[in-house]
Amino acid sequence: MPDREFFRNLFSRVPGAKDPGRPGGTLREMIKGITIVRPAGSPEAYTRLASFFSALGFEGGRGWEQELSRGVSFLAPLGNLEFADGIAPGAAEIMVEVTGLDSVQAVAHDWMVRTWGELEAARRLSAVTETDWKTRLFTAEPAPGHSIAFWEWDDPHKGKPLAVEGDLSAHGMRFAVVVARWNAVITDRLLQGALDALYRSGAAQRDVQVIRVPGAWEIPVAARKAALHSHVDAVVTLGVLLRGETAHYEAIYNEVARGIGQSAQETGIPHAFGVLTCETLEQALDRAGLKSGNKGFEAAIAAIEMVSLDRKLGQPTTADGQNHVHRP
Ligand code: DLZ
Repeated sequence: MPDREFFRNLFSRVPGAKDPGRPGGTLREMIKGITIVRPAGSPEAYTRLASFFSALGFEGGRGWEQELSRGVSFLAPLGNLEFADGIAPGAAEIMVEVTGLDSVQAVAHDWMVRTWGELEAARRLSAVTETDWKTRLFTAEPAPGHSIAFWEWDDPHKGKPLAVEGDLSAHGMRFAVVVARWNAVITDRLLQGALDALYRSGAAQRDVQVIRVPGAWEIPVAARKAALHSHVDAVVTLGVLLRGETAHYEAIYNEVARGIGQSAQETGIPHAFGVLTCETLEQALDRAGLKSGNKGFEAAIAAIEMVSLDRKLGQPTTADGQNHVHRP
């Protein structure tokens, strides 16, 4: 049984602990999220739980459907794994922190009455009550044996600041990756890193379009065309500019950066910036997977996060192929 020290080490920055698969990375940077897999107990319970969490507005994650099992997944912006000692205040095994607790309770109440009827709903859903740990809370049991607590801090600034953050699941997202051929020995590695990040995060191959351009100079125009016409959720731009070998380096770099930024702002489609600017080829190689991570991988992860954030903030996207975004 791992002890408290084990988890403390695992979840905090471990000085000097390098991940061999990701040069320069620490263990903490490798931890992505917490998943609780809970057997529903019966097909009816499975359907009810899925319906309840959907009704509450949870963002759907990546479920699965196999011959012997299936799973339905729900995402939350933040995960929090707590171990307690002594008398723990836990009201249920699953505790969901929310804002607007009364509205959440009202939605839960509607669902309960529709699903279970008035009498049973009253048994399965508690009223909102004050706790002795400066929060308000209610519990719901949408399916037998699955009690879930919903709670809110009395003082909204208490605890970790609530943040709206993008998730790192690329499932169902569409991307264009614009990559320069100039310095291909580096840009090919950046491309590999970007594709690795997209596919490992759940993007389907058919949803990733790779667009090759001659050099970094051509990236902004191709990126803008992709954002406007390829029905993508985000564009990942990849290139390498070497100061030592590029005449007018500053001028080219400034235009490339400005052009990519302008395309992002004017189309409303996130553009991840993976254009390296290095003194030497050696430095560029380090940033393309040798010593300092792979900037292509990092750019793709940033793109995924921004698409997810976009969706959470209610921005229109083009994942459904509809052109909702106001085009200039
Ligand atoms: C011309 C040029 C030079 C000197 N250096 C680079 C570079 O370091 N990285 C890069 O991606 N592209 C370079 N290019 C090519 C320009 O970006 C552009 O493709 C050509 O000038 C043709 O328009």
